[in-house]
Amino acid sequence: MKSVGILGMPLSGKTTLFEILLQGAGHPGRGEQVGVVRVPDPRVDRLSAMYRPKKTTYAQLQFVDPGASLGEASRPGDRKADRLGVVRNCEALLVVVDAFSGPPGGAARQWSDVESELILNDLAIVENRRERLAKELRVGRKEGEREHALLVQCHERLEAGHALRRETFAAEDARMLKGFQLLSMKPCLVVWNRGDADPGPLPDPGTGALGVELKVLTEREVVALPPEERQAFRAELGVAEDGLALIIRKCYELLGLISFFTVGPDEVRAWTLRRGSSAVDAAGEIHTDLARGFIRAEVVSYDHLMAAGSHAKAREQAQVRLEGKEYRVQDGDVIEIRFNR
Ligand SMILES: Nc1nc2c(ncn2[C@@H]2O[C@H](COP(=O)(O)OP(=O)(O)OP(=O)(O)O)[C@@H](O)[C@H]2O)c(=O)[nH]1
Ligand SMILES: [Mg+2]
Repeated sequence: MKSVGILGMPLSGKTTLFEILLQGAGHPGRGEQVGVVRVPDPRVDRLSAMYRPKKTTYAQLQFVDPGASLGEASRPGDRKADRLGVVRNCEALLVVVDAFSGPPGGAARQWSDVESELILNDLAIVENRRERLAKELRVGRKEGEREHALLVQCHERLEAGHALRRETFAAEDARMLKGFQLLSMKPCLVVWNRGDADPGPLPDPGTGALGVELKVLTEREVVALPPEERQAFRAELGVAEDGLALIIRKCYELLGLISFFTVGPDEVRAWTLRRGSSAVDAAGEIHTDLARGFIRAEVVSYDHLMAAGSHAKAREQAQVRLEGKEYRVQDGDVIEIRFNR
């Protein structure tokens, strides 16, 4: 399951956003919270209506509220820096920026402060490791040469104020850096937490990041209502999209995620993959045995299946294809893996 860590300055609205994501089920407070969110997908609902399975399973995304903030917890050398440890292991960051309380331009400044914090945090880690490697190189241990050169390069970029997500690294270098879990290298969704007032121009957060505006407090009021009353209240407020659906859609876009489906009388289920993944990756997502014994994938697109009305009809219309290991899975593919036990 992919996980997203929520970061931001103190009182920017992180915990309120976490409560929205959990649809009111979170516990307000200052502690660390981990929540698993069901990815809403009307395609799953329609597949479930078609197959009437015993069980319907939506894709899931995990969100983490570390209960700590940047600014107060990430100064290099500060023991409290560990409080961001839970976020470090996440695939992506969700940064909440206060765009409700400050003067116009305040949000842009806060975002730039957040970037500086992430960069400072990474600098401490990179410096530490670089110095250790330099010592080893001095005594003639050369294995760390490439890593050292890479860290010198990262250090320069960070010192110049560049988040590492803006850089492109060779595959081997990216692999080497992965273990450090550098915060400024992670893809980042910036949530501009707005009020009713115009927050002024909001900056483009640049390569590797996406920005989205959300009235966090308003949305929190909406999800405090019973589910059946939310739509009407949203309409009254003139809010077009459900906040949870919006954030999840943006996380998928940021991480380049797609969904594929497995269907049958027992279960209709949505699965998550990175765009560009192969049929054998899809098999591995379901079970390692399916990847190991992979023979073929039987694939029909969701749209073709719906247009045909049933799997049998889709087959008659020659819309069900047999694909090999290398097939690039498309968003919305309905897949059955044929495999050797
Ligand atoms: N006016 C206004 N207040 C907000 C908004 N979002 C959050 N707040 C208020 O700001 C305070 C902090 O919100 P939280 O969601 O707890 O913020 P946080 O970032 O988790 O705070 P810490 O974890 O303490 O750093 C609460 O009193 C919220 O009601 C907003 O969009 N507008
Ligand atoms: Mg909080």
